[in-house]
Amino acid sequence: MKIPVVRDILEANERIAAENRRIFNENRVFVLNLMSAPGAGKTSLLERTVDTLNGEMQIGIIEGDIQSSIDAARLSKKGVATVQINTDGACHLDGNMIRGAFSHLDLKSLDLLIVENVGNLVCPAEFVMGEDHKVMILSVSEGDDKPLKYPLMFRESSVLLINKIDLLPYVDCSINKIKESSLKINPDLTIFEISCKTQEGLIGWYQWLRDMVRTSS
Ligand SMILES: Nc1nc2c(ncn2[C@@H]2O[C@H](COP(=O)(O)OP(=O)(O)OP(=O)(O)O)[C@@H](O)[C@H]2O)c(=O)[nH]1
Ligand SMILES: [Mg+2]
Repeated sequence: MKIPVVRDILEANERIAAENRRIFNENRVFVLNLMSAPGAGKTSLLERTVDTLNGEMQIGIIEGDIQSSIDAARLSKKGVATVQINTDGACHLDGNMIRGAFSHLDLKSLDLLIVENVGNLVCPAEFVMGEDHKVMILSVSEGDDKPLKYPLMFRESSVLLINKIDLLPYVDCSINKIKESSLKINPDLTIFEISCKTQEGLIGWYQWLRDMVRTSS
């Protein structure tokens, strides 16, 4: 009896996400759903990205957290249009929450909208919101077994950013193992090795964004 209920929820979400997608296309805004476990570096990546690309393109941010507006405060300090969603306990964002949030943004003026999902390596991958791509971060301190233990997010994502590579001397983590097992799950995955702290490797990520925004507009 449980299965149809779950299917109904997912189907209802897909309908709302498809409508969001239509609105994003109409406004020519490229949309990313940024996912990771708590603390992997989503907001740090957004801070670096905004510092480098805002001006070259118009960026908007939707922040998703169970509680607080700490991340939205970090981003709005940078002068980008930012909206905070508090899910009040829910462990992921869905199409309906995104619809409520983007009505506070001037979509027509944006080239790129990045949605920082709730920190969680499981549920966010199950819900679409109308995004063009899902992008995920795995930090090296989380361990190189994560692709095999949490495969769905790796399967659903177009990009994997392996963050905190500045910590590699201090943690037991094989980048090769992460890459090998991720690519087995999803051979189309684009992988960048980065450090939001030292900025190593971020040039490739910025170029990926530039190419995607250009081809979608
Ligand atoms: N050493 C190191 N620390 C980093 C790096 N990137 C982020 N951090 C630190 O990791 C912690 C968490 O970073 P956030 O960017 O807040 O992570 P988040 O994924 O947005 O976290 P939630 O929104 O709570 O899920 C902070 O203390 C950052 O300074 C990195 O490349 N290297
Ligand atoms: Mg954050």
